[in-house]
This record gives sequence, C-alpha cells and structure tokens, in this order.
Amino acid sequence: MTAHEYNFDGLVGPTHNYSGLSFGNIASTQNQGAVANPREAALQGLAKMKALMDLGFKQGVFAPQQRPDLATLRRLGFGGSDRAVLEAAARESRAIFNSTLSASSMWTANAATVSPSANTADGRVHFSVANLAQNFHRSIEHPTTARVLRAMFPGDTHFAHHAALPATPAFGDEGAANHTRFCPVIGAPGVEFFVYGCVGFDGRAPRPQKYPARQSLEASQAIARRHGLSSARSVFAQQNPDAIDQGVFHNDVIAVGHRNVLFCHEQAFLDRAATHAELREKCGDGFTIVEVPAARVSVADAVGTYLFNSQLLSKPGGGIAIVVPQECRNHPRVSAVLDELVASGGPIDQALVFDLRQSMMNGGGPACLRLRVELNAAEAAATNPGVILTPALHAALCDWVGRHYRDRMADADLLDPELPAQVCTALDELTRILQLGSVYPFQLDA
Ligand code: SUG
Repeated sequence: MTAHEYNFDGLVGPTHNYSGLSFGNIASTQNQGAVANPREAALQGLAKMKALMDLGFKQGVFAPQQRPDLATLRRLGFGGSDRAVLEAAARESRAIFNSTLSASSMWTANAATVSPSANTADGRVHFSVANLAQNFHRSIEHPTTARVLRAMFPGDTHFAHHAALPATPAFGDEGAANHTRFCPVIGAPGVEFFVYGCVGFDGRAPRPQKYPARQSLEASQAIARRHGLSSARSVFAQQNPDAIDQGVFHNDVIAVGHRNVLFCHEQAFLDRAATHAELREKCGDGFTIVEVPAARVSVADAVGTYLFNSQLLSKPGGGIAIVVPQECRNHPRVSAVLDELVASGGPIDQALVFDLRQSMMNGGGPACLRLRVELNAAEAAATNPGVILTPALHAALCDWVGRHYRDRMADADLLDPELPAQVCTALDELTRILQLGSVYPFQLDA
C-alpha cells in the first residue's frame, strides 16, 4: 500500500512576539524585546508550505492556539473579568503574562511524537502529545494540541492518541524534536531513534551544566512503550551535554534523519561511536550517516545557522532535498558545506532555501515548524481533508492572515485590550477554513 510522509507545518499564530521565554535557546534570549511581525511570520511559513506542495511533497497545516490563555491565568489566581485578569497579570508578572501570549505552538515538531503504523504493535498510527514541561509558556500547549490532533486524525480505527506524560522534569518530553524514524522506504517497518538530554532518575548521570536538558530518557522510553515499539526497532541515545550548553536545546538543532539517512554534526551525541554502531546494526544495509566534522562547522555555527534544523525530503522523481533557512546561505563556511553536500554524490542532492527569519529569531527553523506523519492510503483517507494543503487552501489562508494579522507586535502591543477578541475572531474563522470543529476554549467575557 502506498504510503507518504506528510509534513504538517504550524501556522504562526496572530500573537507572534519575542519575549525571551526559552532559557537555553540562544535566539530566544538574544531577541527578547525585538519587534515581531506576525503577518510576515505567518506568510513566510505559508510560502514554505506552498513551495513544498508545488514540488510534489505532501503538505498539511497545523492550527495555532488561542492566546492569551485566560484559563491558565485564572488557574494562577488572577480573577475578575477577562480584562481584569489580563491587567493584573501584566502588572504583577510580565513573564507570566507574556508566557500566556506566546505563539510558540507554531513549532509543531514539539507538538507530539508520532510512530507510523508500520512500526507499532497494533498497526495504528500513534501520537503522544508532548508535555513541554521545561518551559511554562510551552507547558500550556498540550491540552489544545491534543484536541487539534484528534480533529486532524479522527477516530480510533487508524489512529491512537496518547495524552501528555506527567509534567515533571523526570518525564520532560519535547515531542518529535528529539525523535527520528529510519526506514528503507516510507511505509516500511523501520527504527525509531530517541535522543534524550538527561536521565531523569539518576542525578549522577551526565547532564548539561548551564542550560536545561528538556528531554529525559524516561519520557522517551514511556513513549516507545505506549506506542508498542519493539526493542529491536528502537534506539535510545544521549545528546552531548556540552552541545546543549552551547545552545542545542533540542536534538533537531544538531541532527536530522529521513528514510535511511542521518545528517548530523560530529558532536551531536554523548557516545558517538556506540550511537552510530547501534543505528547501523538495527537499520541494516543501506543506512548512511552523513556527518559534518566540528573542524568544518562548529557547534556555535550550527546553532547560529540551523544547518541541521533542516528537512530532508524524498523527491517524487528520486533523490533527497534538504530544506534550509536563508541563514545557512548568509554564512560562507556553512554555505560551502551545503554546496559540497549536494555535489558529493551522496543521497542529499538539492538544497532548497527559505526565508523564515521571523521564526528563526525565536530559535525555530524549517524542521521545528513541521510535524512529520507517515500515512498509508487508508490512513490518509481517514485524515481530516481540511488540513491538507491545496492551492485553494493556501490562498484562503493567505487571505485570512491578510485580514486578521498585525504587521507589528512590540512588547507593549501585547497589552492591547482589543487583542484577545481579535484572536478569537480570527481563530473562529480558521476552524471553519480547516474544518476543525470546536478545538479552542474561547469564552471571552469582555
Ligand atoms: O521551545 N522558542 C521555541 C523554539 C522551538 C524550536 N523547536 C525545535 N527545535 N523543534 C522553544 O524554545 C521562544 C519564545 C519566546 O522567547 O518568545 C520559543 O518558545
């Protein structure tokens, strides 16, 4: 049965801003207080989606979340009317207030870990929503993410949905940003590669010293258990803690895999040799590791350009394209490595470059913006057709963005009392465009 890899890209939400909320994510910290342009951000994302659709790749759209998250503010003790809640939160803690306005759900690689039916014990596609427990602004995403995923992949014949793991550091889970599936061809059984930053229940095990490790081994193991993955087809490897301390807050900032190719930096893993050996053994013949030495690209340059936060896509006519952000081309050494890569005669033979500056300034590159879901024909037929990109849907979404999005979001603009209602109006219309049904809390009183 023909299967395809679908990329579901996060549609950037109307409150996109730079609040410096993610400690350990260097771009997020450095750009705190910069003026964002939500309209441009959303259109940059839509341009990437359209270009990839036009090239024949399967492309979907993942809806943004309702912000501000008034229910969370009420849970934290802010009371009264909606306006009173927002005013009190902004007065008492701009960190809390801004967190409830983040558009961070755009990075859908962090929405969930997905195992295709070819790998799972019960032959269904399994989704585990990520708890994103390390950062408050991201930890409030999972309830809506779960509803949106169920609206995208409805019913339990083909799809199994798992709730977020307990939200505590020992089970910190950042979804597909630390997970890769290898297989000879899309749709065939393969190996799932889980990369963790720390061992939650072992305080003496290696861990980063400066920045948090967001993904725990225990979280990755729990996901493999509930998805019904066999140990012969799972590999668990620890991320290099020194790399995390240099700003590699997710494995997808330093490695990316697709089919039987792993493209990674030399310093991605704590035990490079053992990790490579286990992958080679379990993935079998044809598995290729394309590794970039630190002497060519430093970890700092990898973090600065997001060379490895790329998408690898099997082209309909053969060969693999690498989707990179413009920042890779702006950096002479990284650009040269990219040119060598596509000219090397290896599996990756074309570079596609996109301007994703608005997302990049918050530490989100092409790979962060997409959640991969492998679907066979029956699963694709069971997927909500409203979220699959078509030329008409692309045009409708660009029009929707043009009518509802601001072109400027400075820190002070987050205080605008009109903003919550504007977001609701926009998202209400979006649920109809994407045929999602009721996935948002809404309920504004003012
Ligand atoms: O979780 N940035 C996100 C970026 C996520 C990138 N995703 C992957 N690598 N898969 C994060 O750190 C910044 C928000 C702010 O500072 O306003 C933010 O949440």
